[in-house]
Amino acid sequence: MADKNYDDLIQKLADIAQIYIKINQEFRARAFSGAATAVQFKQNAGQILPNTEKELKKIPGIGASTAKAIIEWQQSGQIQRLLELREKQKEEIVPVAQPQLTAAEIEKVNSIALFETIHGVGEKTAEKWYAEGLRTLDDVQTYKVQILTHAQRIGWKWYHHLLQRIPRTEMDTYHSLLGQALGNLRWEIAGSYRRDLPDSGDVDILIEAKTGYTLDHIVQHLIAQKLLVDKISQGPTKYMGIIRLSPQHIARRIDIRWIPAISWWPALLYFTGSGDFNKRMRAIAKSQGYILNEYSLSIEANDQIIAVNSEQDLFAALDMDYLTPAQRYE
Ligand code: DCT
Ligand code: MG
Repeated sequence: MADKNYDDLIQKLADIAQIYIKINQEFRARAFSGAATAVQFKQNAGQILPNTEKELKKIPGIGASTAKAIIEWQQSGQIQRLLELREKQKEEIVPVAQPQLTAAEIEKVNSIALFETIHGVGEKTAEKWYAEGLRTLDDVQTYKVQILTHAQRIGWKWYHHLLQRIPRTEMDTYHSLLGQALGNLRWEIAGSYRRDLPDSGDVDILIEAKTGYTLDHIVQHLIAQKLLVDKISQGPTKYMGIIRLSPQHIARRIDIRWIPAISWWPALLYFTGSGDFNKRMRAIAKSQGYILNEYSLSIEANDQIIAVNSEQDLFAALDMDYLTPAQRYE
């Protein structure tokens, strides 16, 4: 049987978080505490952690530095950072007024990291809840009527669903269902799915705006098909909600964007990502006097828009070799 016991890893991540609290590195403490929570979730669900940094980073609560630490633990049973932090603590001359690690401080970091696992809850909200006295998910349940915005209410309602990533086979099913629903409109599932990743955090759909149709037509159609089961928000160009294949399936986050024809290629490029790749390409554009965003590629000096007919055109305009979506990881 595969070894699914992560107690030692969870303890080590929590230990790192505690040391960071002591030395007033709250941001780092939060990262490690969040990772400990994420691993605990995986363990509770009987799931095995992936063994690459890339896959680990897809787990909500795990970032670049914590993914590295987890890999180290998987390979050696140790985390160098913890050993070093412990050494450093030993070496330090104990000052007269050494910051004391209080139970409340540990609780603060842990609670905030926990609250941020709820879809729609960011750092500001999590800190506010903590300041208002909330500590656990049970507290969220107790006070939900008073504290949750509409978007957070949906995140809370589907809490255990939205923690899970979507396997590619299920994404393929959305792909074929949407193909049937969207008929002859131009559309794509962008994001990690288009980058050929084995799983996705959400369903990112782009549809080209066509005269005679509105985004709401599409949304109503998908609601009638019982695919869209909850709405987070809807405007003329962006729908955010929950999609579910059936009441037996896990509910998933979906974003649908209604894209004017002129922005199709820049939007497809942008929403395909990855986020890191977008940053890099935007910087390259900027260094050449262009502005690249989800709407267009334009000349910074005079706002003139460069006409393009493909993603290849966008790469070529910036003198970049074309990269397929799967190659756009950084
Ligand atoms: N994006 C970006 N910068 C961000 C967030 C998003 O450029 N800060 C772009 C790139 C990816 C696209 O939007 C969709 O965003 P996500 O769904 O968050 O990313 P993803 O790559 O699809 O990853 P996931 O599998 O987690 O959904
Ligand atoms: Mg996505």
